[in-house]
Amino acid sequence: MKFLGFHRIVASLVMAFALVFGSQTAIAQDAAEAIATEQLESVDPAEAADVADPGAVTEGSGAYTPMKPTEGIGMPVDAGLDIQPQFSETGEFAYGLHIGLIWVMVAISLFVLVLMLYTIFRFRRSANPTPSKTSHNTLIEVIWTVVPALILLAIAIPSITLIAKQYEPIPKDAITIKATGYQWYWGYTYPDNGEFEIISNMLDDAEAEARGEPHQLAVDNRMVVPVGVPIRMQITAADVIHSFAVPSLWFKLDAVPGRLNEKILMVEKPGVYYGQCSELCGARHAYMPIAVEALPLEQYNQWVLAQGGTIAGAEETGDLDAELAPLQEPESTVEGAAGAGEFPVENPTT
Ligand SMILES: [Cu+2]
Repeated sequence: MKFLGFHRIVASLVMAFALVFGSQTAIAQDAAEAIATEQLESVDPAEAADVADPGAVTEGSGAYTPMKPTEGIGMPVDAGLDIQPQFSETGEFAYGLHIGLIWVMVAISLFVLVLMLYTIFRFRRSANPTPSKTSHNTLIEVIWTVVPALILLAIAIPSITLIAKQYEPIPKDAITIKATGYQWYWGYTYPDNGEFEIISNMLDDAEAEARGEPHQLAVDNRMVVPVGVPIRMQITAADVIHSFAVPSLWFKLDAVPGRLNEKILMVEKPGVYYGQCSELCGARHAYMPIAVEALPLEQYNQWVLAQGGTIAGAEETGDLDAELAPLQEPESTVEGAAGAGEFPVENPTT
């Protein structure tokens, strides 16, 4: 009994620390959002001017330069304890639930701690020489059964809401992007934009450093996506089971050969978000990172044209000249960089 009490006190102290870290990361989240908003504002006007001029759109790969990642955003940090700051609606909801649950745990732990301390001091042998022989108290028993049940019920509501959000049906106007896991690199196909495929290999440390990107997360060709537009992410694999996971976008879905897994992705802010294959898939499992670059729709369309793709609905609106540009060359200077996948030899749409 003595040891049981001790463990509870330790657990309560741990909860108190969790509270401190919890509030710190909430501040970090705010800071992250401020930075991302700044980035959006600084990116927009210049690029918007380019889009207004249709000639600029068809100039090819020159229209796109990989965005510089923001330190600590969309990537892990040294000695990080908490979930990464979130940049999707579901992720923000989940993050809120996570912080809310920490507060619930802190409140319960502190309550138990206070009860323990009170009991230890109030009913110690010298203060209470003849202990009570009470063995039943119906009121207290009802309370300590009903109150925890109500707490669990209250937690179940946002918890089930989160599950439902993660399985939300994908709207019809979503842009489809198919991610295929290969041993050991990723391929991204854009069926709504002319079916071109981007092959994404990890950069070596020196090259990542030169580009100002985190080691073992930076890739030669990123998966570029539009911001604020629902994306139908289709995840599959060509050889063994992989898993497409990007923590800051609250996205993880297994990539299974012969199966097309689908999930909605909606990125709220422009930025670079890193992830990794999260299913043990062989010798170079640790070296097939994921880099998602989210751009405003106009810039996304520019990038698509630069890859030799087409803009969905361009014919109807006449807004954008959907003329094909050359396929993007592999950007890595290293021949068949880490993971060493094949680069596509020709554009399937030409
Ligand atoms: Cu893998």
